[in-house]
Amino acid sequence: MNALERTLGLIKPDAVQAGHIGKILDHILMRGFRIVGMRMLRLSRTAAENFYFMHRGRPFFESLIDFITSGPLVAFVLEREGAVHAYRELMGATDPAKAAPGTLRALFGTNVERNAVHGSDSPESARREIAFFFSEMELMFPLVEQKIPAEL
Ligand code: DAT
Ligand code: MG
Repeated sequence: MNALERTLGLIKPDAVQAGHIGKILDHILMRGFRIVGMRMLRLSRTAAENFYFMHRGRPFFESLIDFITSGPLVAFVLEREGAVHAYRELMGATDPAKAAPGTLRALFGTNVERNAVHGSDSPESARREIAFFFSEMELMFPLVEQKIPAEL
């Protein structure tokens, strides 16, 4: 049985620019993820270099930093049973051309750099990346515990 987990997701500047925020969030919600925090922001170069520190020195690093800082992105924390793996599955492969049909990158990505979405690759990465974008205070208690009021 999968434990309840949280993962960090991004809608990258290409997908924001293309007007795909709503459709991407719909796919995520329909797969049973709960959004426990969300914000729109534009990363500084320093922040982007810190977020992607593990790719420093790779040939695509400078281009990746240019792209991820090119406009606003949407950052969110998702909660679900097995959220880290389940969200990676929903995203599809890094290269949209190799992503399975129906995945977010197959649907909304353009190429290996402009690939529409990010998702943490392990529970350890998720903890680091969630803390990068959100303070504990900003994250709601699990929505699974919440009830919609019968009357307002
Ligand atoms: P993922 O985003 O699937 O976790 P990653 O962590 O290997 O992939 O790389 C982070 C981002 O860097 C990826 O979303 C897009 C970019 N990237 C990776 N490999 C690349 C390549 N060969 N050429 C251009 N950009 C690349
Ligand atoms: Mg990665």
